[in-house]
Amino acid sequence: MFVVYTRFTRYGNLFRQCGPVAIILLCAGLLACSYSGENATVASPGPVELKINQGFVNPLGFYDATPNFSWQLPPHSGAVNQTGYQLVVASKPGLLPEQPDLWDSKRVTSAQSTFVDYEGKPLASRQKVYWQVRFWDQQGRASGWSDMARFELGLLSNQDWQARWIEIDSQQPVTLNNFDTPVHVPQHLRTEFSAEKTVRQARLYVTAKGVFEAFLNGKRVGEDVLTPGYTPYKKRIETLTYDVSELIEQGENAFGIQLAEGWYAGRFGPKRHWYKKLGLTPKVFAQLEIEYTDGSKHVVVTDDNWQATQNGPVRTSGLYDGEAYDANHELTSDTASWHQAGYDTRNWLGVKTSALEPEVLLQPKRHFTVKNKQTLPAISLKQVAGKTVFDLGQNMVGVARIKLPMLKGQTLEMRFGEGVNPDGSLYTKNLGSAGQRDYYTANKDGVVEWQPQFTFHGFRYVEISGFDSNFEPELSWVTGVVQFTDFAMTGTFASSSPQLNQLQSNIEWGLKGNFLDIPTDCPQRSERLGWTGDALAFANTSLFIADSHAFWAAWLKSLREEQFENHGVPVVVPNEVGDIVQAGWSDAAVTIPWDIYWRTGDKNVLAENYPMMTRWIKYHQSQLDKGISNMWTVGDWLQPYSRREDSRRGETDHSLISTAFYARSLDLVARSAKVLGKQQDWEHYEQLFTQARQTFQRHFFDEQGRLQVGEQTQTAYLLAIGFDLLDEATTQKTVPHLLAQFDAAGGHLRTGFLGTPLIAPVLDKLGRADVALDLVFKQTYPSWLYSVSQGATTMWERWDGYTRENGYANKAGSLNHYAYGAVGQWLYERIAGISPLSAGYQTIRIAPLITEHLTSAQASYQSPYGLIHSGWKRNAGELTMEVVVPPNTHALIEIPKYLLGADSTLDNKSLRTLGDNLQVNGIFLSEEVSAKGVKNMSAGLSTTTIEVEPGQYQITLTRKS
Ligand code: RAM
Repeated sequence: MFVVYTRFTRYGNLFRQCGPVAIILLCAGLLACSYSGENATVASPGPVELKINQGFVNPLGFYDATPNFSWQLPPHSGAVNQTGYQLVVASKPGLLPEQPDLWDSKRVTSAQSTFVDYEGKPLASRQKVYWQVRFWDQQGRASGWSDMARFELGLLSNQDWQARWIEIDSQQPVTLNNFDTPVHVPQHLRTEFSAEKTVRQARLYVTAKGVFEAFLNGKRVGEDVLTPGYTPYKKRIETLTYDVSELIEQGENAFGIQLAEGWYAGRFGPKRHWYKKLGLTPKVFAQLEIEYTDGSKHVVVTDDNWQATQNGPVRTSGLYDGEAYDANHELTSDTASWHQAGYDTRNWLGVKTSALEPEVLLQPKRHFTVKNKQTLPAISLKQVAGKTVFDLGQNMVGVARIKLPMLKGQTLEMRFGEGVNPDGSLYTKNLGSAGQRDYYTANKDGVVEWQPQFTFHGFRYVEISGFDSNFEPELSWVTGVVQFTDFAMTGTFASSSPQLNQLQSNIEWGLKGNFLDIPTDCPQRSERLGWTGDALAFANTSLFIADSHAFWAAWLKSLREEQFENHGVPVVVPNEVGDIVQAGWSDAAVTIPWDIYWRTGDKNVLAENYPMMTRWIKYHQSQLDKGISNMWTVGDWLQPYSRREDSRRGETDHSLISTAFYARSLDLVARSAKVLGKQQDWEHYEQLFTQARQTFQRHFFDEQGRLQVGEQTQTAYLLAIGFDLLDEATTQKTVPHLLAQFDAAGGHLRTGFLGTPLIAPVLDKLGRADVALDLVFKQTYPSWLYSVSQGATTMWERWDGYTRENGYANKAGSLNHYAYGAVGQWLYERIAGISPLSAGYQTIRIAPLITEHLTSAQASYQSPYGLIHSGWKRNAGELTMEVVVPPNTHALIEIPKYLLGADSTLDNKSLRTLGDNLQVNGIFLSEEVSAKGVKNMSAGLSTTTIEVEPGQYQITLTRKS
């Protein structure tokens, strides 16, 4: 052990001198010789995947001075469980692990390896913090220390800032576009300063009312896109922190910022609110803090020492309408560019400054920034009426990068659409008023390379015109740059069905397309808003596909800030639509904190949101009349074949929906109170939930389990059963009525945003997973695979947005709307078989359904404890399952006995037995449990369940010959 200590202590200096990469290499080297057998006293590998709060790895400019810590036990190290841990936290790397000056948790007897609260000395803005952790395993053996992790706090309070908001002194008049909305000409702002001494470190703290890119001495700071992102700006604006130590030069320096309108000041949101935006002009706010090697400091802030111009090359840039770049306006002289020292600013204007408003909190960004995440090459191109239309093969969100020949004076026009008409021309009807056009004007002949900075589009096709016609267009001219929030992708799903795999791909692209700083309904038309109902439907699925924990937690902060005085929660957050509150949408205030907790095990998300959640219950209660809710709702939005006057609003009774969501929110608030140890609250909300269920059942269902209020709809039954609102006997009685609804629809769904996510889980819960499977594999309208069969590469707002036969529907809607992707959750949990049995997957359920529709399926998930995998394959006489269970968890594996087929019923299941001979890792399991890692075995009606320790399991089921 001590050998290891000394080796790690030396890392302190190394860390400063060589950085983390060198240390990783060194660690690998040390471990390699440690394990060569020459030194038997060396401790086993330490924890890995060190993170703080919602998944941050060594963050800079971190937002939380009371963080929590998570780690994983190293896989394949022999460590099965954690019985204790020790965390050491220090202000300098050299102090670890032996002299932690900030906190030493000492040995704590606990299995907890996620979200362990910091309990050390108070931390302050700008502070650097280093930490390590080790654990004790199931036999009480200490591991080695982990690699060193670190974080540095950002500027946590408004008091930390000396800067002022700046903007160009006399704005070019803001023009109004066709929609009477403002168009602000983007600004370039700059200052110069001299740095006479040697720089030890430099940090740039920066934000904007609008969107910005910063430059030091001609170099771009960071690689983030559309910063600072989108929050309720009147209350809180997020700030970014960058390490710019390497960008400062000894002597003269230039500091430049480009600024455009973005979400803050541009045309964004529904028309009736645009006028309110007229008074808002983009502004930027920055503080560059330089520390010299002699310890002295130099701070450069946005103030009246800056100059600005609106005569730069970015002539206009708006989120909906696109960007226009004119190279004739490039701000480059013979000697320097605008963001380099010595640039001639004779024609520039001064700036107007304004003080930071005390009511607007500047706080470090709470989740990951948007980045250029992926590129897509064009796969084909076509000439249509003098224009060239490129196909990227995938509906996506971001911008296009061009590299193509132009002649001086030409203006290239680029238009973006999600589809093409039969003649190959661009289809743009579903974009509403969003222009989605970019322009580039060339100032010389030659190849132009360009990508816009302050806009984004939703598109699969790019139409271009206005290039040098001496050249034939080539595929390489246009590349799609996919932009979304920079989280890790954590879940995969694949099966033997190409259609199902395409559905999975569409669900994933729905996430990539609509997780651009906030969760949006759609990314292309003149909307792109944070609709709460869509988020409510998709949150669980998204938490599997990507590490969206921080993303959601950050958005929930905006929800809290937007909650109305009367406790209502708006339907769109940040709120661009006014005082609208509705059941099934605003309930996201309760369901999403719960979903995050359940998927991650992070209780903090419940604690932070608990006041909002209980206030939301109060709002619900204000809408009750004798226990039945009158809360407004748009209903089961976009249910197909609805005969309601406004057909978008679905046929399910609105008071049933609102009352069901009242009960659902009560249930989740009660459970949250329990998790948070609020005993009285728990009892209180439990009791309210019991009452609400009883009232619901009495009012809406008769004694035969038949709906007695409003239209008979699938969604009415799905809400009642899915939210557990009927007693057990009545639930069973509803089954024929619910199935009759599916029969009446010819085995199709008749559900909108609220009912669709519940179909498969509810049928499964009722023991009719066979019906759920048949629905999932249905290929005719309306169904998930219908749009797949029509060529969809993303999820659509309407099942028949486009058909090969009739083209785009009259109201095609968005072709990139994630809500119906909510079925993903069931694919991962039941077709592949991975779900949490306790919060954060500490107990895992592996329970795949084996179906005739498939010969194999598999999923993996990077859980808070490490990789979980479940896969199965079947052939004539054999079923094989492969399962990986990460350390510090345990799993219940439900090995199915039957094959579920197109015409399976409970009665003929026996005809479809999968096999009787059960082997785990090559050992037959009969009555007694004998395979390594298997703790318990129990036989149920349709599954044999084994309880297993962390490890890898191959399970086979064969028929007795
Ligand atoms: C539409 C949005 C969204 C939906 C609301 C009710 O405009 O696209 O998906 O939640 O309406």
